[in-house]
Amino acid sequence: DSGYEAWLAYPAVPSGNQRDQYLQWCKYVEADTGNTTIRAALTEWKRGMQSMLGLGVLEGQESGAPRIILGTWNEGNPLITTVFDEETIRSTGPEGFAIRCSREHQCIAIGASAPVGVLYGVFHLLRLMGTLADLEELDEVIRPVNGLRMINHWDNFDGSIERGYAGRSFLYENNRFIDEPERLRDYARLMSSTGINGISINNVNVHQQETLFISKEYLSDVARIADQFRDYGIRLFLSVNFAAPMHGGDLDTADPLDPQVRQWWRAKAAELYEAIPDFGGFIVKADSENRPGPFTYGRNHADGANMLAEALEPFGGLVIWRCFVYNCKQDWRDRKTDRARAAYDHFKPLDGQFKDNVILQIKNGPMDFQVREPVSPLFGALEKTNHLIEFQITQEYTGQQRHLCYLVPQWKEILEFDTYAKGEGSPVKRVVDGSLWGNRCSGMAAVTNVGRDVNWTGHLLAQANLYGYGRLSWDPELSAEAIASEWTALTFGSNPDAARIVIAMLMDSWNIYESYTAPLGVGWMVNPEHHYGPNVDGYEYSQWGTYHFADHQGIGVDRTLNTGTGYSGQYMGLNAERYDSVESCPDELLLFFHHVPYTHVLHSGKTVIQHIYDTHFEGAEQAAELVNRWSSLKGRIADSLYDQVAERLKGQAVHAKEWRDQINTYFYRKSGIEDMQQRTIY
Ligand code: BDP
Repeated sequence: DSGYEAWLAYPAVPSGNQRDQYLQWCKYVEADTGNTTIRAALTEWKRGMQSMLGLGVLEGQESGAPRIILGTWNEGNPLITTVFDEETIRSTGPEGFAIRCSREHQCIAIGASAPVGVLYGVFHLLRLMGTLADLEELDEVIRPVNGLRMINHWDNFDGSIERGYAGRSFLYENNRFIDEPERLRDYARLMSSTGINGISINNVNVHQQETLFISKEYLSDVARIADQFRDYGIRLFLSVNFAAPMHGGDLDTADPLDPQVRQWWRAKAAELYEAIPDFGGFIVKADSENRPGPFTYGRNHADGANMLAEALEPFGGLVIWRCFVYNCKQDWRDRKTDRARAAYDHFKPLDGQFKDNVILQIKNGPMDFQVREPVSPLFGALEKTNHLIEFQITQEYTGQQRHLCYLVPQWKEILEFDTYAKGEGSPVKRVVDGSLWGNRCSGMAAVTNVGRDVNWTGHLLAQANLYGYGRLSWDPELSAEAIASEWTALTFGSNPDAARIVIAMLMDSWNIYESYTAPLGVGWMVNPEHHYGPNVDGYEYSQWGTYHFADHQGIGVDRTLNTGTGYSGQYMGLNAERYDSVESCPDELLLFFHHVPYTHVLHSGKTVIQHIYDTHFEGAEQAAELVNRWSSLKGRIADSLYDQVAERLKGQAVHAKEWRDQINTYFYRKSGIEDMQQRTIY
């Protein structure tokens, strides 16, 4: 047991009432197998039954015996439409499903409009059984809340992964596509089981080699991946280089208003759709961190995105255009170019100018996936433009999968954040699911954390982030704890005592990580480039726009309206005032918005400097405590899984001390202020 099966390990259901109930209903299955997705659902079902109940499921019906029935409304077993009423049938939507246990018909039925709904239904039923749910009262319609539920890979063709912490790519090696259909299918199964319906397979930084993905030479390889994904309801997307028309020497410009350039993309789209009829579309990082883009030609981002959108439109394709656009060669004297302001300043004025098949992809915060940032003020501000929220599952700034950091609580907090866009009660989750402004396309995207490591994510517990992201993108109402609890049961089996420990560790981990790393929302105290480990001034004297401004008197970035960069003014309603005033700004974001003396007293009653000392001592202690908490699981979960995590946690504990000592020492030396508790500072 290596962790490879992840949350589809289907641990045996322990004997007892629930097992008896499952055995009673699950011996037989009926499904119409004319469709590859339904076949995939059936295969999954059989696999689950074998593993959970030791059942070799029989297909077809033994007269009158209880059974599982799978099918779509229009094809297959007519019983499907008998078990559900018309209202239910109408309400499942394109990707949802209905599930019901009917004693009258002696079946548990899963019905949907499309085969993928049936597949989602099967995964749902397996999850219910994996968490020992009662099946006999089942009667519900389940639909995804978000239309797009995307995963972004940052894999490079050479096999490396930008910000990857779980080994090399399982898609490519040495500028070739890896031919491992089984692993790819297992990946598709894992993703689909959480509800993912779109995957972009290459890095947003598209280098020369990956530009070739859209050339005839490689299209058949890309199509092969798309074929695998298709069975699991996943559409394939590609990141493209904005200057691609110039790469093969075809053209000498990539100007989006140039007719030849437009024609080049139109022809390219036609080629792509010939190879992959359900191709999802393009992801574009333009004019950012030295990537090409429309600015080169004096055009704006609507010009750029619309040009690509026009090419994809006849085929139903989407352009996902990233808002991570900022000047990475900053001159701080021009405060108005504050990096935090950039996404809003670039895109807010363009609201309403994008074509209908363009979706803007906005990072959750204004900077870059720090352990703590405010929510991007663009959420709520774009009334007439489709958009997605972008999260980062890969733990670039949150411990690189060497530290435990369950990110679902962070994502939940962001999704619940009230933007005030339409007055009180306009949370990000309603912006993101498209309901607040009535967007046609919307949802979530996230940079994935998987690689070739046997357990996919390096740190076994980082699987919970991958699982959690998928589940949250399907249903943002799920609580972080409920997701942790599902994941734990599905991965380790049902053992309530063990589950309690794992869930609590997951739930505490984000706060622990935050405590011993960058304090009070200031961010960026990491080593440049690879971003692992403490380095308070690592980014302080560079051009990236990532400062903390610590001197001997104080620390923090003044982003207020009157004396700072004015960033606080990008928020709406109460948020603008709340952040702008040093009195009302929440402690955890204080240094993001304000420059204050070390002696400034927080709402918690502590001074900033004492807060820094205390949280760093506590955080390092809690990290050490994680090792003990985990050790109480020895013998209660499989050793092979236990050992993987024990190893990582030990490393985390050592490393948390390094963070503690570097941060505390730095601020002790800068400020000259003693720790009130007289603990050791080097
Ligand atoms: C930053 C990463 C960088 C990415 C960039 C992006 O450090 O590797 O290319 O974001 O999102 O977090 O484009």
